[in-house]
Formats: sequence, C-alpha cells, structure tokens
Amino acid sequence: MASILLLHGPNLNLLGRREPEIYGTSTLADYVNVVRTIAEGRGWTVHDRQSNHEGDLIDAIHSARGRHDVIIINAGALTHYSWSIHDALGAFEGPVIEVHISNPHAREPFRRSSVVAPKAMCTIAGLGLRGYEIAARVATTRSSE
Ligand code: CA2
Repeated sequence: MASILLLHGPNLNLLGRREPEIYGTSTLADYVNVVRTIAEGRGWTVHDRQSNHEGDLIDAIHSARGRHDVIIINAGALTHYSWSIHDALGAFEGPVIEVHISNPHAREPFRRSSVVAPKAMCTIAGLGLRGYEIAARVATTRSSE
C-alpha cells in the first residue's frame, strides 16, 4: 500500500491553543485528520510525526527511505534555516510537498526564504486546512493523472 509520511516541526503541537489570530483554531489533530481522510479514501496510508527537535525530524526523513512514497512536511520555523533538513530531504527518493498554514511571505522578512522549498515539488502556503487537503490530493495523484 502506498504511504505518506506527514511531518510537523517545532511548536506546531500548540496549534489551536495559542496565537489563534495567526494560526486559527484548528488543532494539529485536525490537520492530520484532513490528510488521513483524503489519503485513506484513496487507498493510501499516512504515518504522522510531530517533533520539536530537529534531529528527530532528520531521523524520520532518513527512515522514510524505502518505507514511504511521499513526504508532506511543515517544518515550522526550521523551514527558514535548517540546512540539515534540506540535506536529509535531498536523500529521499520520492516527492516532497512543503505546506504552511500561514503565508510566510506576508509576514516577517526572515520567513520569506525556505530551505525546504528547493527540495520540494511544490509549496502550498496560506490556505490553512484547505492547503493540507490539496497537499493530500497532490500526494495521492499519480503524475499521469
Ligand atoms: O505557517 C506555517 O505553517 C509555519 O510553518 C508555522 C511556523 C512558522 O515559524 C513558519 O514561518 C510558518 C510556526 C509554527 C508555530 O506554531 C504555533 C502555533 C500556535 C501557537 C504558537 C506557535
């Protein structure tokens, strides 16, 4: 069965509980459920992991090799500076989809660059739950469709 690794980085465990004016009221579980519902409805499995630790995320990306077909990643603030995550994603053989809840380009200048983006087939940002829905559809759609 085809499989998605859905990764969330630092502080995203706080979704729905802090800063609702920026990130809304949906929880991390809501985001995971959107991806899971769409993917499982199309016969895919989803393995999800959130960590506040860069090394945990890198280990998860390494272990995706040969086990998962697609990585969907919201690396949180690590998006903007973790060259280690950039390198780890480069060693993954399948497509990487970068997602963000907010639109980082409309925020502080330090959020305008992503070290994940050069390793991703696409970036979906600023659409909240809808962006995750699109990411799940893209992940589970064969390139010929
Ligand atoms: O918009 C996104 O999805 C971000 O990846 C979220 C990151 C931010 O650093 C990126 O620039 C854009 C931050 C996640 C922090 O999440 C919180 C949620 C609730 C309360 C506090 C932080």
